[in-house]
Amino acid sequence: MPFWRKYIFSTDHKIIGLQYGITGFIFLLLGFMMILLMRWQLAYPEQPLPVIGTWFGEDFMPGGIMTPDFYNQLGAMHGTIMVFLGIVPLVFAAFGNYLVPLQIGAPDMAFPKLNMVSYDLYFIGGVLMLCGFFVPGGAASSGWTSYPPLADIAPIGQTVWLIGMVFLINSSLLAAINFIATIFQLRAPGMTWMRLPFFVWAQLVTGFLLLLAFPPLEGASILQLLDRVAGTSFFLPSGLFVSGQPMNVAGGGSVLLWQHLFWFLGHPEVYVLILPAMGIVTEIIANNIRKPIWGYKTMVYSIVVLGFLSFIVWAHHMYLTNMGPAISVFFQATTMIISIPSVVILTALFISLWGASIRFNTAMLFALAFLPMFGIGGLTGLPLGLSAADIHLHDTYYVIGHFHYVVAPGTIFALFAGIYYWFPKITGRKMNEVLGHLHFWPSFVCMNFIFFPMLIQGLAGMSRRLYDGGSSYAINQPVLHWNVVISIAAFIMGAVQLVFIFNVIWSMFRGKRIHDDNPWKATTLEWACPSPPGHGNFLTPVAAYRGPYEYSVPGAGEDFTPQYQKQEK
Ligand code: HEM
Ligand SMILES: [Cu+2]
Repeated sequence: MPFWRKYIFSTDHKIIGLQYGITGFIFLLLGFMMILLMRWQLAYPEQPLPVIGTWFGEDFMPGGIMTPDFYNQLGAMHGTIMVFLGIVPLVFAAFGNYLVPLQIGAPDMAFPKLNMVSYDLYFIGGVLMLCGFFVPGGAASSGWTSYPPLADIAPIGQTVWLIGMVFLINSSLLAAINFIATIFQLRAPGMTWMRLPFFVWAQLVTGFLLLLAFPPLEGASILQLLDRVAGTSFFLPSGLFVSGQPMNVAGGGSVLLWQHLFWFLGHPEVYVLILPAMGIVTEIIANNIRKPIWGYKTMVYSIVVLGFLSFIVWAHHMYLTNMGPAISVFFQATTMIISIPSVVILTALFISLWGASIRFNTAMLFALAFLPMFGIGGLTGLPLGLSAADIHLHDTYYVIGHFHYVVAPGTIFALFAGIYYWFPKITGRKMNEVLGHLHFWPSFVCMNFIFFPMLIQGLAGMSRRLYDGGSSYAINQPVLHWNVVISIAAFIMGAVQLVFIFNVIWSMFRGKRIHDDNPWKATTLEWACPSPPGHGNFLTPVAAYRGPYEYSVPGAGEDFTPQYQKQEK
């Protein structure tokens, strides 16, 4: 097959998984670099950025000093890129594409061509969004939530953002349909629902979240686009004044309508970021404790309930919009209830560790670190779910600290864990363990120095989205010194990721070759095919004869009994 057919316009789920992986990782790096620029400004407000500051030109950074407008663009694009272009494509589409067909014993996804189209739409949407930086007025700057009326009157970059969103949403919808169809239709003989690896369950629930939550935002994005380019007023109220001038629009629209439509997606979206991560972590923990996961079925029921509940909590992002006590009580109650299934899953994983002879390889270290980090992220969310506390905490750095604990040392650690764990499947070689440890420990320490102080700053009342890092407010003075600590930790963390990048590239060519297709002695089906698998995946027809995590079965010859091993009579 010619190069472009094999690698660019491929319909093979593994190649598409890798395309998503590489593209998503580049976006993740870009989003991270944007926040590093911002962290300089937050720690050292109005001081020129050394060396590279002047590269950004007079519009964005005159004399190397960031303008407030550029700060806002970077902030909005950091959030957008991290969520929609980085984490979701990586954790759902990249890992899902590579692993789901392998884990259920299928030759490919249900709709391979549709799969290619999903990736193409994602790629186009992502590049389009980045182009925003080159239009007059720069990229979108109204936050990743694009709230009107600000977003309705922002420069043209916001239009580019909205068109990009429509591409991304269509990409996600096609991918969601594909995953759901694949998991329903293409399971190998014997792969019953309760024999599915937990990761596949997580992908299935995530698929439904994307499928059901994104359409309202797609509709809303198109309405906002019409507000901007066609003179409609879906989200613009009457009597609006901008810079002292009455706005020349029909009015009569509702700004809160956008918030509802946005958060109807936005909340399920945070579960799109975390559920596949839980799936990855469960696979790796199961493999490295060498005993069955405690409460597999309970975890499955929990994740299904979690998916369902995630659709009825969205207005906890909107307590300050005067929604009235009855509605507020409803959303406070559902928000408290939704924490239960998360706690069940986390507890099941913790109990699984009890009494295990754990293998502490790099993948396992990242997976283990996920547990307490996600725990902190979840626990700090509870006060935000109660409106009395949220009145104080809303829009402070406490919120930033809270959700980053979920997505950064949470989901990103799960991504790292997954890369170290499945690298041999993809390349036939293992990643270097010494470099792995050198990557893990500093990352683990830095993550906490970055995000824990944000909780302290937020509790002290420091607002988010402040160009000068809050230094002009008297209330922030006692916690201002943390800005420097956070930023230095972020710079060190950036440097440490070079070790990881080096490890990936080096191991691809020089890593220790594996001599067995199942180097971790794992039980799930992806280890039954060659590493790397060829087109069509399995050399002989494969079937599942048992549950996903049969480790240390009494009486078995070895401490693992793969799903593909026939029952002995
Ligand atoms: C370790 C790397 C990261 C660091 C140091 C970091 C830091 C920050 C900071 C300081 C802000 C607040 C900016 C402000 O208020 O002006 C922010 C906002 C945000 N971050 Fe991150 N972040 C990181 C990773 C992530 C990841 C992985 C995600 C998503 C999955 C993410 C999503 C967001 C979102 C959605 C916002 C809000 C943007 C807005 O205000 O509209 N970040 N981040
Ligand atoms: Cu929410």
